[in-house]
Amino acid sequence: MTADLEAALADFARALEADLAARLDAAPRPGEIVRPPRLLAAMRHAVLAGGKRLRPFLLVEAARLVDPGLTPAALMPAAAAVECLHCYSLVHDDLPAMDDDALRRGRPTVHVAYDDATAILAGDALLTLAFDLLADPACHADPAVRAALVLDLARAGGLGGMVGGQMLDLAAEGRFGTAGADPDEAGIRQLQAMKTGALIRAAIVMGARLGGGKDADIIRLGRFGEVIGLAFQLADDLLDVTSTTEEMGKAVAKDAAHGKGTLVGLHGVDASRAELERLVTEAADLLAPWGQRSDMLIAAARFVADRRR
Ligand code: GRG
Repeated sequence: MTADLEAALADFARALEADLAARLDAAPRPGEIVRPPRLLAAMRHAVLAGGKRLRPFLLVEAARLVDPGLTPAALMPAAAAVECLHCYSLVHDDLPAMDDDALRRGRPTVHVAYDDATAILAGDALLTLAFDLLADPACHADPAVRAALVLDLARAGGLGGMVGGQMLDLAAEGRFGTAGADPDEAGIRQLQAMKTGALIRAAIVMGARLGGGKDADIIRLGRFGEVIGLAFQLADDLLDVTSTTEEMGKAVAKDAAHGKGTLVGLHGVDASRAELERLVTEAADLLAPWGQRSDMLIAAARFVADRRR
């Protein structure tokens, strides 16, 4: 990871954390009646517990690639929306009915710290908050842009995206009998593109949109997002076999334990590392039209591939 990226990501994570903490205060917003303290505390536990903040960072950097005049502060509502949706997915993924995990970001998961019902509702409220933030005029002055952002996130996060990918993932573990169990390589790639890739791609597309990108910019950055999404998942699968619970702050060696097919399982660690390198090169090539302005996003691609947590 380059020093610049390390510092930029840490600065951004601090600013986003402060922004999210302010949004998740006890004061009801117009149209709300009351914010139940236990639910609010569970949401704060889910959102303010660290995390790399990679997706919102990618959103901000994609926007600033297209329009270098934009400040992170101006992009914060959309960045916070993407992080809220991501955190909701982690809370629900950790539930006993899903992955049944006790540790996330080095702390007890929300259902362990609170209870299952509160964790379900905290996830639901974070999902809803994500769309609240995008629909609010503070996100962007143009209602057409806000509607496009809502659609980007909904399509990436829902039935044919992340939630659908999670369903395919559970089926791949054999949860629902033989249908969908043991997918082939194309099946694994598809479910990973949905479960993990779609939100990463959407964050980058949303950034490009907020930067006022033309269709060609949005298409090119969308492809960059797909490549980064692939690299992110491949790195995650590699970490599952090469990392430790202490390093990751969550359980590892879960894919094999769940009999889950991954690209690392199919091709091995060395070939997967080589594929990661190829993906970083492809990602950098896609940003060539922006020259040196793309240095931060290229460093982010490198970070995604090399990360240790
Ligand atoms: C339950 C609707 C629903 C969806 C679950 C996100 C997800 C879909 C499952 C999480 C399980 C998992 C390990 C997926 C692989 C990649 C991934 C999303 C890892 C966690 O994201 P990071 O590493 O986490 O960006 P931090 O904590 O840094 O935000």
